Amino acid sequence: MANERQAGRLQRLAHRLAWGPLALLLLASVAQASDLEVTDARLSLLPGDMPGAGYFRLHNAGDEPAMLVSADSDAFDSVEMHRSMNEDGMASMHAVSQLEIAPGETLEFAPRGYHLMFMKRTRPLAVGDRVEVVLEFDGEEPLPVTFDVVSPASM
Ligand SMILES: [Cu+2]
Repeated sequence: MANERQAGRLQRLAHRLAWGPLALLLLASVAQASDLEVTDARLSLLPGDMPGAGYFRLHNAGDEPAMLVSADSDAFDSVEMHRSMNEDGMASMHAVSQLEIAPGETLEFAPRGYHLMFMKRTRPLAVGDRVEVVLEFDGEEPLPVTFDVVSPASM
């Protein structure tokens, strides 16, 4: 009889906790996003309507790999992830669809390597401005990052 009573109590508890899994999921994703730290975020601005380049360091302090899949900013029509290459003395770049950051690793976006390509500004920008960029991850909360607008000469 004690078991039956216990089962009934568990059932009522389960009913009351129907929203439990969702709440846990939300908590888990928030905790994961806070494991990702961005430092040294800067946006190198070229004259006219030439694309800007975004550089930063992204550290994964969590226990799970993180997958960076895209970036977005209201200040630009589109933002792409690129990688610069140097083949046979010819500089080129190509789009990157996703980048994994292993636990404890730091991924560096830097000149002559990975960079964000900011296309078509939606408003005038000047050196010294700040631009809000959202980094999007697979299965995690988006991460808002403030980029300092800098001159390409400072790179
Ligand atoms: Cu590029």
